[in-house]
Amino acid sequence: ESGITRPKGYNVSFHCNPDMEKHHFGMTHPMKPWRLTLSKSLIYSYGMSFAMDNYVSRAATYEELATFHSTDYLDFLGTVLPEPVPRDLENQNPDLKFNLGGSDCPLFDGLYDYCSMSAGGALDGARKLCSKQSDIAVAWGGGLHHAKKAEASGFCYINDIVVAILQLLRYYPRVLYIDIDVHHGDGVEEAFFSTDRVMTVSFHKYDPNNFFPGTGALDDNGPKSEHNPGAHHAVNVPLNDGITDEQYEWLFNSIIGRIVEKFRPGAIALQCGADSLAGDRLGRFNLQVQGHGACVEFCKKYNLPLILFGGGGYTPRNVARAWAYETSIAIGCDDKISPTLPQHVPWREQFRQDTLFPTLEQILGEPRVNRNSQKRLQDILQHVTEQLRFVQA
Ligand code: ZL4
Ligand code: CA
Ligand code: ZN
Repeated sequence: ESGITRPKGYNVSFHCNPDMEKHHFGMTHPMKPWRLTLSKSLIYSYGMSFAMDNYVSRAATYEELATFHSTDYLDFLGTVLPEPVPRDLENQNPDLKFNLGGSDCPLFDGLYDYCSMSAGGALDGARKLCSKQSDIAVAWGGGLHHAKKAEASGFCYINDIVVAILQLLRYYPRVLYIDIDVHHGDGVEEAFFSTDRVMTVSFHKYDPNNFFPGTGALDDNGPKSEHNPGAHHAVNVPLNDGITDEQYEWLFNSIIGRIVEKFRPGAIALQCGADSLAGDRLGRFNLQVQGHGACVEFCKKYNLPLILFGGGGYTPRNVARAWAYETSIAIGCDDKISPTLPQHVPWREQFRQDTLFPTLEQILGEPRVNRNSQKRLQDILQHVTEQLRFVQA
């Protein structure tokens, strides 16, 4: 008896496809679709599935993917086969088509199925919001924010987020996109550069020379031309190594608070990349599960249709903790779930500590040095506040 019950007055839908999780990018590649299996194992062990509408998502169709992607690209993606002998280890091959086949975006068995299932979950979630069958949709298999119209990038081939937001735009005049992955949400930003119906906000580690993708400076706010309604509708929050829960929450709540007030979105799409957590294999921040989840909680408070996507996350046990906690926030049972992991979680040995909320010391031994001064964070908030003067709902 978990004591977890259905939320009163609203519905949460959960979209996943077990077939997606079987795919492999390669033995040592950081992206592990299997982290989705681990996340669900925690979510189900806590009994949360009894409080949601659970859907096995279908694969998105070619036509659905083509609402954003070019048909040239989709046709190629649908026919390329992995090479029997792996290519050069470094991503230096000059004849990569659509950036496919390098070390970041390798070709693997079932690649097209994997991509279309990721997008299918996101799109199903968006449709549940549009039809008012659910108030919060959860699609942890989505969130692949770097994919471009005709190019793969940074482990992402199909931009499920853009496809889902295009669906939301059929019903909602304005959609707010928020991205807490440690990387810049460049693909989503670029897709909506020329419209004032989507405002994109990305919080990320920014170092143009040493951190992927190198874009997302504070003053990159959309092409500024008189004829571009999308000018000023891209918000970028560039951060340094080691940011803490306390600083991140303050900045997130201040910025998102002002944006919602000014932009008045009809729906919110939140990418919950878990590589912004402390101890991530690729990340640089000191966020804990609580601080990451606080962003979901803050967005939920507006009572707007909300879709949650996954994204990055390269230390699977912490990805699973964050997305399980955030599922509980969506349901509204976060105050009822035990901070001690359930007794009988499959893959229990993956979780070195039996807590949902490991301390920084448990995660890292020694936390990363925090290189974010309060002064810099205040300057960022100041810039965003001034930027919002140009935004009219
Ligand atoms: C790897 O170990 O910064 C890929 C990628 C494969 C296996 C063996 C190959 C070894 C780290 C990363 C060579 C790897 C060289 N294997 C990778 C400029 C780069 C060119 C490629 O969370 N090399 C490119 C992409 C980023 C670059 C981050 C985040 C996605 C998301 C949403 C994408 N690309 C330098 C790196 C490994 C690998 C080890 C790797 N790649 C780390 N960071 C990158 O935002 C899902
Ligand atoms: Ca981000
Ligand atoms: Zn990332």
